[in-house]
Amino acid sequence: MLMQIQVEEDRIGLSPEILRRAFLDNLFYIQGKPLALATKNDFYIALAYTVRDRMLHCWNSTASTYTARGSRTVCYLSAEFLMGPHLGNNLINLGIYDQMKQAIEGLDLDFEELIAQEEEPGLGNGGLGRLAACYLDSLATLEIPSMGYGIRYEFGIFDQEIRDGWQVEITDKWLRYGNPWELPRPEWAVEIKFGGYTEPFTDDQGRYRVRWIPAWSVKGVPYDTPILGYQVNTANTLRLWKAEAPESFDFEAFNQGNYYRAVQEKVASENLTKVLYPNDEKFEGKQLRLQQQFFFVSCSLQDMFHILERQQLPLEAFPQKFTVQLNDTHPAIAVAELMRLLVDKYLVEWDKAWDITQQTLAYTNHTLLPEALEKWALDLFAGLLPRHLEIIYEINARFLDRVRLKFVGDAERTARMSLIDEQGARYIRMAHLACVGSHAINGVAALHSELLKQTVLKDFYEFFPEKFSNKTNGVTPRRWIALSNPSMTKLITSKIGSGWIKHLDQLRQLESFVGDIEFQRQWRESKRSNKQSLAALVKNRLDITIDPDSLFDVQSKRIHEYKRQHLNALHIVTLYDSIKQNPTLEITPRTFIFGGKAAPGYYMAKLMIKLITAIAEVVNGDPDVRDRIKVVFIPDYNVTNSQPVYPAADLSEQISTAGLEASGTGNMKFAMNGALTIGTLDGANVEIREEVGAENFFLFGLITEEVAALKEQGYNPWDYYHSNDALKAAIDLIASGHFSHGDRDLFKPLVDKLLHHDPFLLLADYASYIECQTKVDQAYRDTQHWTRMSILNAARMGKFSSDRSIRDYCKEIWKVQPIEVL
Ligand code: B1H
Repeated sequence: MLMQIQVEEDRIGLSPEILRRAFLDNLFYIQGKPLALATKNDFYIALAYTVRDRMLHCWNSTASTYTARGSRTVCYLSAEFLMGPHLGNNLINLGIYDQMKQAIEGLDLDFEELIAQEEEPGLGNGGLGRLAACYLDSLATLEIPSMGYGIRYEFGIFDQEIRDGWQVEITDKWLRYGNPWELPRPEWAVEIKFGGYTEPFTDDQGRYRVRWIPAWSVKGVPYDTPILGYQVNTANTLRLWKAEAPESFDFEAFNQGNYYRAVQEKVASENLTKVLYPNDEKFEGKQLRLQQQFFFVSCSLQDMFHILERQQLPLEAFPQKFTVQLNDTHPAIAVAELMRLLVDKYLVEWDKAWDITQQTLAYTNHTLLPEALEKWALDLFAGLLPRHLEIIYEINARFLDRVRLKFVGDAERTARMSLIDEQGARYIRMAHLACVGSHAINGVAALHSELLKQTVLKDFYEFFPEKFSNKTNGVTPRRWIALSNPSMTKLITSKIGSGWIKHLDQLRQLESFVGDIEFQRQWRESKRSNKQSLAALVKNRLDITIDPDSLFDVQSKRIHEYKRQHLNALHIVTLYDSIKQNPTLEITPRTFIFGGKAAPGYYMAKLMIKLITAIAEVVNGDPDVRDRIKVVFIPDYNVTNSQPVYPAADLSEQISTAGLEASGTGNMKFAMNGALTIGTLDGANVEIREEVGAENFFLFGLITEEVAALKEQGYNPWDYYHSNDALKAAIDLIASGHFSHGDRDLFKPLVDKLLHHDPFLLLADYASYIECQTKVDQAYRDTQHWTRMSILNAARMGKFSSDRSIRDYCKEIWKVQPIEVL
């Protein structure tokens, strides 16, 4: 009989007194420090363990419940999980934020300062990785049995410093002071093989089979982090794999006396999960990246087979037990690896294995940008995964037979749909592999899902239309409102109770207060205090004074030409130029705030950062401007640094070229926090505008069809430059060296690209953008009306809770039900 473990109240109690006692106990017994000697980090670690203790009960109960119920499980496979700091979020989800604050402040410690000690796990680039994190929060909150599977990068996304206005990349040593949130599970390590060759053979039952003789292997060790839902007992798991040297290899080298080879082997193995590739939406066919992808996919699938075994379920039950979501094509090798495991290891016959694979997998596409589409050079792929290549050939042969049968004589279509690109050098098309191997394919916003069907996946849509659907992205209101914006949270809760944190649609109840003068005043006061806090941070970090009464106009996201931060810059230069022409010009005072990282190898994006900081230097230092405009570039934009930004924004810049931003999620975070959007009809902007009402949204720019038509007819940016004086003046001012100490060469590549190619149609959209910004300017002066619009934006954002997205996935793709943990 199993003995029930009796737990001390100090490990579970939630009152401030008990929390304080537990905190001191952890400080003493884990960090080994008395109060007087403890550093800030010691305090942070003790605090983290105090919170973790209270989560472990949920975690263990959840595991027991799932095991007892043999639950169907969602496995979310993602190369990125941009979790952000855990401590604050876990306090919110446990519902003990205020108690803990009291406990800590009772010791004369600064609670917020301790929370700020956490080095965030930056294991993602941007929207795609953060979406995975929001989805884990919603899955746990909705009590859905689920597991996040990914890579435990030793170095996450680089830290950004700005030196002389340029981005400088610093390695992100996030594990430096330890990670109290993870538990290594070496007992569940798995082996991952690479390279070598294959050979056919006949087994004892006379069956034709293939044997893979790999050249080398690594060990995958899981590190588990509990993911607690909001005010539920459910704590799911994020399982991240770290690569280590396989024991057997070490041992062999040791026996030969080759100690150095063993050490080298170890170093080489650990390189596999050393660093996150920092390219957002740009495919780079690097061998190590393919190793990473296969590594985490194989680890995760093998883990699922172990779970199946432990629960004594037959192989055929795999698709009932697990539903596996592929977060973009980064884990698409799962199609071939699941087939290999079933056919080669578990001896399932091909057709049966193919059924299982298709029933299990589903694929989300996150981008239409051609440069992001993953295609692996065939020889590189063959060198690393020879058996998988054979399997892909077999899948392809069978698939193309079906295509030929359905579209008789259409050889071009067959070539277009092939899993192998054979125009010149040969490549494996990972999106095609994902489409063929999955039962469901989705885009991440309504417009994006439509465009997928009309463009990159058109042939696949025509072949199996029933696989396609849309799942509009969402973000978690726990982190992006309750944690980031306590003043607005308090105000909303005082009016409509706290149910909205779990049921964001309830924010609609705020609409009945929209005309209430006192509520409007409180709303403004909350926004004003958030702006004040951001201003203090900016003063502190950058020594720039910004006025909380000016309009905070924010564009924060990865730096990319298609996102058009340089269009925003052109607006600033235009305003600056008109002030210089007319020094008494009356405009609404504005603070332009930027944040975002550029991929280290993306020269143009880095030059865009330099342009913004160069404009900032001139504008902020020009006495003629008299503080009517200020420009700030916040360095190192990450989850931690973004949290004070969304609540402080008045205006959210969502200005991508129509048709290019798959969804966007920052757009949702801003609007939820009462910012108005200036945006194109792109990604989820379309749906945000539908929800908040066209009258509460600043729309400008060409629509997708117009973009396509203009490009079709032959776009000439030069025409726009010559026919718009303000545009010409702005571009000329940049080209003249005005923002570069007279250097006319510095921004030449950027200016030339705009004038001669302008692939993202900045010049075509400039006039419409400037006109729209003038409307913003006027609207902000009508304080009461602006407040109304701000309230209505927040009140109507229910649709964009990731809880809604996850419910849609559960119902329409995963077919999975909640299981309550008692
Ligand atoms: C998005 C990526 C992405 N789409 C490749 N694609 C990467 C592609 O390291 N890589 O190789 C990394 C990231 N990221 C973003 O996904 C879209 O641009 C956003 O519009 C969308 O909101 C987000 C989440 O769906």
